[in-house]
Amino acid sequence: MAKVERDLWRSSSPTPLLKQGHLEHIALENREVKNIDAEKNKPLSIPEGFTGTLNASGNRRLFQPFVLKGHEGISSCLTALKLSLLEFTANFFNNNYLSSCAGEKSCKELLDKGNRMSGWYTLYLPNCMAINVLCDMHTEGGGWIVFQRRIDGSVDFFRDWEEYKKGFGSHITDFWLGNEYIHLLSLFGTQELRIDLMDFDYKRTFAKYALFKVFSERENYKLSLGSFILGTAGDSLSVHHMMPFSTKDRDQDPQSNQCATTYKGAWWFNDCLDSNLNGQYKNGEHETFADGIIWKADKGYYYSYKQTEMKFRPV
Ligand SMILES: [Ca+2]
Repeated sequence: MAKVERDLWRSSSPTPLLKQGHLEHIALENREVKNIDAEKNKPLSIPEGFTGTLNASGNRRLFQPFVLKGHEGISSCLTALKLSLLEFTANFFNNNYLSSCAGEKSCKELLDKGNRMSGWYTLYLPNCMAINVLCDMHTEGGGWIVFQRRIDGSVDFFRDWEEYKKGFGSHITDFWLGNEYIHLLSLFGTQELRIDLMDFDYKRTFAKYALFKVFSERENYKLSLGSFILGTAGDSLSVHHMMPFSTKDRDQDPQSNQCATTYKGAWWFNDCLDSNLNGQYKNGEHETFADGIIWKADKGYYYSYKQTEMKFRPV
């Protein structure tokens, strides 16, 4: 008779891993249950309440019967609790919130290991994927992950959701790292945000915020921002706190119009903007309203910056 059981562990790898999708219920065929690991020819170490078996390829599997036999009351409650805990743990892994992979996860870690030169380095996401990231190792002590840069207007920033999700641009000039990567990298601990601006008279200003996090795509890459700490550019980002990201093909701002389309950018638009550093590259002063690289508190709605950088680091 077939039994419905839960496939919880895949132990053919040296370290047992909870693999994505392994929480799906599976119907086992009439397969003999063995307490012997065929590969190592050793008795299985089976946690209480589990049974061991071999799959078709000889890999060891551990199961806990979904339907309990002869257990009632406290025993059933404990088993249900155990299942919930394992399910929670599996979701934790499946959602990439934990990582067992080695390698640096922030520019700050690289800096602390003696990397003092700004440039492109390899970092590791929670799912162990390697990614190239620009580290600013010289501004205010360094250790910043730069996720946005405008230098010369050579890259078009009026792009759609998928492009902003995965990132675009050039290592040499202008780029957006990608909302998915910004989200994953900003998960590691508490981050602070810094924004650096330079106008066409080469005057530099900046703004700093106590906390920075970008939520997942499921939550539309919503921006979570702490209080404005200081900065000569003033505060033009706080009104975008807790706003979802909007692009020309995905209008998610709370207004009846479409801010991303109207102002030709992609941002955490609200009503609609105090800033949009992903606006059009317009060479300083312009006559059109708020469709350049805008930071209202510093230069107002009719000035587009020469250079910008957005960066975060752990505090
Ligand atoms: Ca709207």
